[in-house]
Amino acid sequence: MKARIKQSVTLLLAAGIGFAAAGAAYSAESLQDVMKRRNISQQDLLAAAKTYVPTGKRDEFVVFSSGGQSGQVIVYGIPSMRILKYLAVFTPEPWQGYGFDENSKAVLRQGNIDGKEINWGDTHHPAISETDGKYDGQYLFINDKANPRLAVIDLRDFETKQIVVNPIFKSEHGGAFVTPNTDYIFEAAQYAAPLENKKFYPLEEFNEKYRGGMTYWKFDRKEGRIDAKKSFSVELPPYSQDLSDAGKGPSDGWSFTNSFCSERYVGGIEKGRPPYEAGCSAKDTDYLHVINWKKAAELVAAGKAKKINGHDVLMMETAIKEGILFLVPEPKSPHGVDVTPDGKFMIVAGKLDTHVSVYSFEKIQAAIKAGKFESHDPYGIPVIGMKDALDKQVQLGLGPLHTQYDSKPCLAYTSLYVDSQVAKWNYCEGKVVDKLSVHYNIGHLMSMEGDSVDPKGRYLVALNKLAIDRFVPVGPLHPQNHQLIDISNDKMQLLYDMPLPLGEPHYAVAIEATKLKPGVRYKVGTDSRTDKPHPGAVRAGEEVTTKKGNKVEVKGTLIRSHITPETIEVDVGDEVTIHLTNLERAQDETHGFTVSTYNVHASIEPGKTVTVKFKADKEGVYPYYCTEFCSALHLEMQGYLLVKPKGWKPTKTTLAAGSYTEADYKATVKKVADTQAIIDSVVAYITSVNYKDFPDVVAMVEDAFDQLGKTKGLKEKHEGFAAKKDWENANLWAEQIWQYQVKTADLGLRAKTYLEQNGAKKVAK
Ligand code: RUQ
Ligand code: CUA
Repeated sequence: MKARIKQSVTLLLAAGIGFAAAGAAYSAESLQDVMKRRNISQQDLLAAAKTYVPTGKRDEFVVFSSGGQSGQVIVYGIPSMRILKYLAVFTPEPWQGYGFDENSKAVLRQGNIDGKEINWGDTHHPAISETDGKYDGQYLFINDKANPRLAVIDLRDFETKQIVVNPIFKSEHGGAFVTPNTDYIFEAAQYAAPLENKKFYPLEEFNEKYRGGMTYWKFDRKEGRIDAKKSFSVELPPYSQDLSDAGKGPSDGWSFTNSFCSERYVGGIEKGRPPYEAGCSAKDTDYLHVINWKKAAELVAAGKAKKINGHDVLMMETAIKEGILFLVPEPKSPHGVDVTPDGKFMIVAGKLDTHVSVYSFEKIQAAIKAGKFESHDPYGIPVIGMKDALDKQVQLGLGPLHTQYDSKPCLAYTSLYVDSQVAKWNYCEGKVVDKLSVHYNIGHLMSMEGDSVDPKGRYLVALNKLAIDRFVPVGPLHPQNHQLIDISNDKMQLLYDMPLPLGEPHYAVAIEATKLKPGVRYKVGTDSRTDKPHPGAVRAGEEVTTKKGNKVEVKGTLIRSHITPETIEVDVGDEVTIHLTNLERAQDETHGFTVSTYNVHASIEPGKTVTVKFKADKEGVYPYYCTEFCSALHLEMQGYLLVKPKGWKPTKTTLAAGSYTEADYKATVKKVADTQAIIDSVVAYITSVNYKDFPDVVAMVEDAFDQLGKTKGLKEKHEGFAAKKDWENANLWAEQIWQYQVKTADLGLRAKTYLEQNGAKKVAK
């Protein structure tokens, strides 16, 4: 028996199933030796201990970072700074099949503008959905600055579900920001332009015809999608609206938006005019826009909006008359505006000022109620005096940009771009408490859940714009540098430098890892992009290929280690649509699919159904295969697309076959019996311990039996062929049983290892 198990274990090993090597590889080097050899200080060692996540352990927080010009989102863990995933959003991404299969293409193409395919994005500000102002881990939103769009990502599967195009802007920067219950996601225009689509006005008419604005996208939480019809915008002057934030607590219902270039300067360096940068920072102040969005939504519902490009826009005139739009001067060229967790203050940082300005929501409201305005801007918007709105100003250093909050009351962190520092300061007392130098030119910074009503403290990340000499050089284009900082003590400690090589991340948000509850599989036959049953889905045994005219439609399935069907025959010029359902239930058993030279690719996770489509416009023979190394016989997960020339007639009608003997058949049957013995021994172990206390193991065991269940009927089948002395069919069907056994054993061994490593205990039988 022992020897048989050993032999089968060898077989399984040969089939590529790995066991964790019980290595006895310890080195003679001591900690001191290593510190000396690697020139590591005590301080380094402390930092390492704070960031190192031992093998098998997980991170405490998950970061969603904008991917800048990559048009994607980067997901990584804190404190390890290990990258976990890139999320395809505005850009085709082949690994996930994004833009290479029909279902994801449908999402990507929602981002077409004026009928044009746009295949890149400049992602800036991610936002996690909130409930009562706290991150709830359900959805992620991110904007595209270059082509004004917003995307919805569902955190149940980390897939992009929707892209909406802003109907009236030509760019947008100050987004995405969510209201405390994610009723709205909003974005501010950046560079002013005419609101009507394809309307031309010369720059000489900038003040009259160019406009900025704020768009409030209505989020339908039940559908998990933005409802464009219930969304609206507020028209604003051409002041280059910038970063924004939503009020919370006492200021809930209001939004705050910075601006720069309220000079409304129009450059023209090529005509001898001073450039934008001079003209846009000439005045001492710009404006904070203060908008009552709740009231604006009511006005829109009451029919007070004007339709522009089919979209509801509350015009400035109405907004002023109804008393929902105000301006407050702020020191010139401000950048970030960040509402404090208690919702009482808005902290504005001015790029060209050494101060941060703390505005009081209470004071602003008092001025509004009293009708106390110092003036009106050229468009008639009431301007509240700076001193009537300001709580205090605090000198922090050069180039303050963005502010985040700590779990401890009154503590804030502000990035200082020019100084390349982080200032930790107290906004209640108005004093700096610590400063930390970071590497070159910090833009945004991010603390854990640090823009919610319930910041978690602990860590801060400096999103540095330059890496310069920090890493091993990789050519003139450098990665970006995210630096992890420990903020759990009075003094900040720099822990780690992480190169980010995928575009320029602007902002990032971090959530407690335990709040994320992504699924591991879909309900069989799901179109993950619509969350609905996929019409092309089939179950095992229902696979079918049909042809109507020149349209060939394949409904197929994938399971370790075969694709059904294994041949697809079409005539040259046919339009081929292939729907594939992954029948796996096992965690992480994704199959990929591609057809040689037809530029299609799909990633099909357990339960998902995906469609690829192409015109078979070249005659010939095109292998298709599974692109994920899914099992020992992954390479055999293959098939042929046969594109037949016009008028082609077969001359040979039988396939070449292997010649198997009775001895081959008997050897296979023995192999099946041996493997079953292994499975039985693994099952005996698993059921001898408290495996039911481990949900991951319960799922694996379920999946294992699911695989084993597929052998049903196959024994009768191979024995039937054997009785007829058809050794080929007898041997191959017996072999197929073994294929399922291998997968069962693989899962069983994974479960066993997990139980052994996680302290499973014997249970009384
Ligand atoms: S911003 S440039 Cu968030 Cu500082 Cu985009
Ligand atoms: Cu499925 Cu490789």
